[in-house]
Amino acid sequence: MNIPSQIATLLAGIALTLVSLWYGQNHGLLPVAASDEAAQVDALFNMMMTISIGLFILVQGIIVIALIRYRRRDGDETDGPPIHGNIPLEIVWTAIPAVTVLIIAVYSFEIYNAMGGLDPMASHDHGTRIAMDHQMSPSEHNAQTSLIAYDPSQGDIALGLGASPENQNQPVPLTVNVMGLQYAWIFTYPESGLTSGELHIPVGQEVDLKITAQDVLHAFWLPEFRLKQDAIPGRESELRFTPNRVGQYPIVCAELCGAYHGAMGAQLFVHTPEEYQSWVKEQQAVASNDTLDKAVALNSVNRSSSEILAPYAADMGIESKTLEQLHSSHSSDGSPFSR
Ligand SMILES: [Cu+2]
Repeated sequence: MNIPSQIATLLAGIALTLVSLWYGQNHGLLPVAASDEAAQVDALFNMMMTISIGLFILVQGIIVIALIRYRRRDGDETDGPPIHGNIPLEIVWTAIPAVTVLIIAVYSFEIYNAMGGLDPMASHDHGTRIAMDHQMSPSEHNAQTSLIAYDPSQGDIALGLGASPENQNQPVPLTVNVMGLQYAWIFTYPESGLTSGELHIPVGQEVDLKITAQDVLHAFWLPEFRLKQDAIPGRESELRFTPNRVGQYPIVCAELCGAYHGAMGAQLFVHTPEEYQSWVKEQQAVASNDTLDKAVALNSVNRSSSEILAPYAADMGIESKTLEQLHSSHSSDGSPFSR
């Protein structure tokens, strides 16, 4: 049987296309997709995978076929034919990759824009604010600013993912501040005043993470959400996204940040809205207990009774002057409360 070479090439081309298309959708390389944004990133990844696997099979296939078909036969001592380039072929194999790369570039830019990459915090002047927000001592602050040559005038350079074009005028339901430091992530919830080592968010509604770092560069990476953003000392970057799948996911630091970089991780919990509300309540209760514990613990340290009582007095509407008077009257008769 002898198939004409054009038909053989055509059949091989069809098979190659089908295999590439199938593999591009079934490579199984990505973890579960847990955000609305993930589908777009995955579509881009799958397209690049399809093209790559097609090119890989094409190039490797031609090499294998050539190795077998044009091998040196026994007793063949002649030279190969003297071939000096082929202009049409060279134009084709330059043009095809050029067009392919251009298509990928336009497509990825399109996705970046759809995810809000072109508009993070565009309407805010946040650059100077951030340096004040950090709870740093003045010396720490000076050391850090000189270290990174922080220029407040560059504060509005947009970093990260902001509002997507269709969410441009929508308020974000939940904002969480994210602080990276050697070697942990700390999450603070400005609305409920909570601080946590875990990130808890409700499913199905947009979240806006304001990310920064305390010491060195870190990178906030959520593999299941297909999101990654640098955490930069003295600068704020943004990640705005919508989780769409309840569960627990890893948060990874993706920037070599020191000796224990590999251990720098946290957990992200996506809850149903009811679960999320009860988590907030629970944390608020724990937080207020903490304050009580601290006050009780301070009791044993050498502090004056008025200092210990001050927070409670304030709660009860007693002025500190009244407390001082009580204190001095006790001291005079040598009570155990005296310093
Ligand atoms: Cu880190």
